[in-house]
Amino acid sequence: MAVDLLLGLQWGDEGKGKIVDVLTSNYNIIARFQGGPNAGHTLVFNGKKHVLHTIPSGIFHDGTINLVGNGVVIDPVIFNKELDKLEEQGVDYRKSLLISRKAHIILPTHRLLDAASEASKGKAKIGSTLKGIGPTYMDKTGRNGIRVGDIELADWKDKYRALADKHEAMIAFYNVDVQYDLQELENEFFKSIDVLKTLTFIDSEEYLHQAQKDGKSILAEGAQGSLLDIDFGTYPFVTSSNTTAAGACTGLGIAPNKIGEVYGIFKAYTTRVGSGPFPTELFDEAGETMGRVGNEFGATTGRSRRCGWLDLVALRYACQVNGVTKLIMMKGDVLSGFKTLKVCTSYKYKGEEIQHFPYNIEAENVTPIYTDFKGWNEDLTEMTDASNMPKALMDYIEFLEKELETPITIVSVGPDRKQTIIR
Ligand code: 2SA
Ligand code: MG
Repeated sequence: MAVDLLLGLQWGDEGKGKIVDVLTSNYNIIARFQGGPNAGHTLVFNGKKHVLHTIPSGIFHDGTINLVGNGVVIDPVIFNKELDKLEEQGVDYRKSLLISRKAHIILPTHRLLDAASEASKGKAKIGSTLKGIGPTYMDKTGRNGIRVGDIELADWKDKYRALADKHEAMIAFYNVDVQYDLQELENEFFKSIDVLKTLTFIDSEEYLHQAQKDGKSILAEGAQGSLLDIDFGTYPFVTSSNTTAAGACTGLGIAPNKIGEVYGIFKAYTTRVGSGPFPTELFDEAGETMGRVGNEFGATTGRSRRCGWLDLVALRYACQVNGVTKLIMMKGDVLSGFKTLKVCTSYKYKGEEIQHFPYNIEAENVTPIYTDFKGWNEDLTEMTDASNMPKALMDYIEFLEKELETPITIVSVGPDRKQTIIR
């Protein structure tokens, strides 16, 4: 059976967690393929909010297998806290959570290095979540990393010590003020490693290969968004993994010809957390309203997210890079009450009108060109059926479908599982 993908098409926080949770009943296996605890996937059901960072969003469904793939980076300390929360909710994850032996481990010193690197950049900082993501992927591609499978070996602590010592020298080299007590951090780290070791480690590419042969359905759950992709995002203001469709192949060991549906998820407007260019960003009341009504705060760091109009140039680009087959539009409800809505349909780039996403989208090069839409006033949050949608919303949706040449098959009108309209 083909493997379906669900990916964020913007700068993250599109609502992947909610939609994976909604779609989980259609799948036997949910697999994360990149990123780590920088992600914050929020799920709301039975009146309760749950935030996941590393664990796939299918974990609340009985009988669904949740796999943390080789492309993911795991912080044992944060992972342990996620497990505690699940235990509090009475979720039995022992049989349903599997971890790839090839996933890399975030060390305490990776987090410190992240902080030192950001501090050294001053105003030019990336706006990292400071979870050690960049330094861990650096060690992975530099061929120095520690993998989950390593902690099953007798001598892994020697490797750990050598790497941590090197990191300490690097932190000193940055010559910035980063305070830490490594002893204390290591105590917590090694305790969490012991907990991690009680879980099931597998050779996950083989597991998934066999699962496909056995006719099991698999959904790969992306983290962050396409515009944060290390290759195709707004570099250097990106995360350190491939957040796009190709990342699911390398992050799980799935062959490209085994990919089925590619669900691309986007908000009806745009948000970004952290630094970097954002052509349609709003600095006025409209942006403030989106942030307030949309509750736009980082699910991991609590930082407020920057808000702006929908950017179709960026969205078209993301659809192309990912090969999106079905679109999912989130948070249309947040736009209720806007008299006029704007959608960026092209950029003025160095004096010329362009439709593609260029090398550099810094404000001095790019001015968005907008098309105006009539807004809608109706409260969408109670809506359950596509036939009840206000005409202005239908016009908005149909315009996007035409521009993106892809159908919008799900419209989400609130954070709860139930607030989901299938078209
Ligand atoms: P990092 O932590 O080094 O990967 O950060 C690099 C850039 O990637 C952005 N990034 C994110 N953007 C949106 N959502 C993310 N997850 C959390 C959430 C973020 C939070 O769900 O709200 O709580 O702040 C996420 N993770 C990384 C980051 O802002 C940098 O611009
Ligand atoms: Mg998020």
